[in-house]
Amino acid sequence: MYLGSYTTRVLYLLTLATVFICLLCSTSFVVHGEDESTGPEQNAFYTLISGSDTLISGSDTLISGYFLSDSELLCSNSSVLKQMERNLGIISKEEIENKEGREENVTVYVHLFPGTDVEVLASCSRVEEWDKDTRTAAVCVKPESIEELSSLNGVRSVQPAISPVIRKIDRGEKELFSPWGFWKQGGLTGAGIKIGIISDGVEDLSRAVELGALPDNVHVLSQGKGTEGTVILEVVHEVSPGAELYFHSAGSNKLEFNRAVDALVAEGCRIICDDVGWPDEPFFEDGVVASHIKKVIESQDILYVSAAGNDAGRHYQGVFFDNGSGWHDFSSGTSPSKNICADIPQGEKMTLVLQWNDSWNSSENDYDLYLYDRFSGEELAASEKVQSGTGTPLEYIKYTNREEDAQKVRVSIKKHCGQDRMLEVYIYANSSVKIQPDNLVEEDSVFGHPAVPEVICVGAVDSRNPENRGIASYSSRGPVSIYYPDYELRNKTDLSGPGNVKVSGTNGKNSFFAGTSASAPSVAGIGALVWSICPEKNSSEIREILCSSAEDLGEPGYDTIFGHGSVDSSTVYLLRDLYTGNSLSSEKTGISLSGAKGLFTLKIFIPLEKICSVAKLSSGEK
Ligand SMILES: [Ca+2]
Ligand SMILES: [Ca+2]
Ligand SMILES: [Ca+2]
Repeated sequence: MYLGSYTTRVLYLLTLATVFICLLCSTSFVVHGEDESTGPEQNAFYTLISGSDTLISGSDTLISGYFLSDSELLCSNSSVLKQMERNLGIISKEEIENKEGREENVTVYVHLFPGTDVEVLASCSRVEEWDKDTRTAAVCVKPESIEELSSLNGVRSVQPAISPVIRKIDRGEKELFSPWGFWKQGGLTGAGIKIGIISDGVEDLSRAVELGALPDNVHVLSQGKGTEGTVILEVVHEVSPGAELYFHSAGSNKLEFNRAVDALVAEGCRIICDDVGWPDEPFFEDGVVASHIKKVIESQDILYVSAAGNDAGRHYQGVFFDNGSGWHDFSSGTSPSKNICADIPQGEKMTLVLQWNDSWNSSENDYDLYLYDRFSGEELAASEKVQSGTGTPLEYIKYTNREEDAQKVRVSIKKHCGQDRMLEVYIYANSSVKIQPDNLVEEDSVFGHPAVPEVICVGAVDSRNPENRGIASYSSRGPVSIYYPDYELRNKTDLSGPGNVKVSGTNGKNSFFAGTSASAPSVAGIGALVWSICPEKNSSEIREILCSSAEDLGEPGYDTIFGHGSVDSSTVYLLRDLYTGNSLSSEKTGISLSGAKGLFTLKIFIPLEKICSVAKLSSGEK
């Protein structure tokens, strides 16, 4: 390289020094010299949309979980059910009161002792799915037969099926940052890569095709219910318009979900992306879904991308702290406010899921979960399943305020017997349900298959304001505490993406799509772009390229809030540049010798192999 003037030479040396420092400190290749501090977190309220409910709107910021299907627990005989509720914790009091007179089957998971044939369950239930590796069956059973099912020879435990959660957020505001312009640069399309999406459903797919938002050759293996899948496909298509798209619905139980993954792999999908959470998966170990996906990734050369979750602001985790009378003090003795409190407007619902760090099918420490009226002290709901050695460390409550007025409630946990354990609670509720921030815990709020190390777990950057690259307040955070088979603290999340994106909307108008449901498909799409230009690379190498090219946000280097950083224009710049130059060079904007501390952008042209080795170097330093 010819180094002419003094100025050029100084700039060149400055650039080299910066490159060196960047390689040491960061895996980001486009460096913005000015500190981009994160702004104030917005206030967040929580929205839950259930299959039969409508979206609550009008609030400043709406955050939602989406209960995918109505695997509601129904019954016909209230005395049997009241008994069951106390014995198994499967049916909530509220459900007993409201489902009387209706006779329908419920879905439960049955765990069998080794050597037991699944056929044994046929005497009182219908086996829907069977996973021989984990010895777990998903069965349909009449509520009054659950007791019989539990007492069958070879049955180790019977566990309620909690509806899956879709990681979508709905916002009231109109100004969103649309990143599409950046991502269309570089002429890359993701051609040759098959991407499979798993979400609730694609019921409005044909409308999206009519509007030109999606191509007419999306392969739908299972349509499902709902429309979230359509929007996710649209995001992937925007980012990687040449990729071939597949869709499979999540199904209504975890074993069905596993089959969806297998079906997409069988179709040749190299990238799979989902936005589905299973709150009845264990929080402290890999469950049926996590283990399955881990196995699939180990045996297939695929990139698995999953939404981190929108749970940072509706999560608690902490060791049991006795308040002196056997009840848990959520503040661990640090505050006069010792519970998690919420206000539930008339007609609104709340679902609470409690787990503790006992091994999944052999819990012998017995905790119970309660919802109380804060003023009257009345018990509104209770989950008191017995854990005595073969139980599951899980209690959950689905509650609806059927009073005429709003209810001020508190969540309480009692230790019935056993040792002090690590407790973890997720709260799913509509936006109009105000969860008070006291005692909520943001960190360690990733659970289930996104917590599997081999899965790319994607958080959401609050991309409404591109200058302020903060994390979205709802975006679930790591690390993840895993206790079985051995204790480990997993680094999650892995990557972030824009949490707010514009989509065409099948009503013909632009609409807004937000949440880790929106950021995950962005990462999947970028993954397809990378893979399409270097198809000879394996999935681990693609993952390393994605991580090493992400824009570092938050604390320098990897962190458990943004992961390695956000995929965005920098990733695409990198991609475009990868195959246009092989030598180290630089490009500067607005830099002068005296103003060297000002804003500058540095682009590095570097061979792909070098990026991979840098990524390895970086991960070795952690
Ligand atoms: Ca219990
Ligand atoms: Ca956790
Ligand atoms: Ca960082």
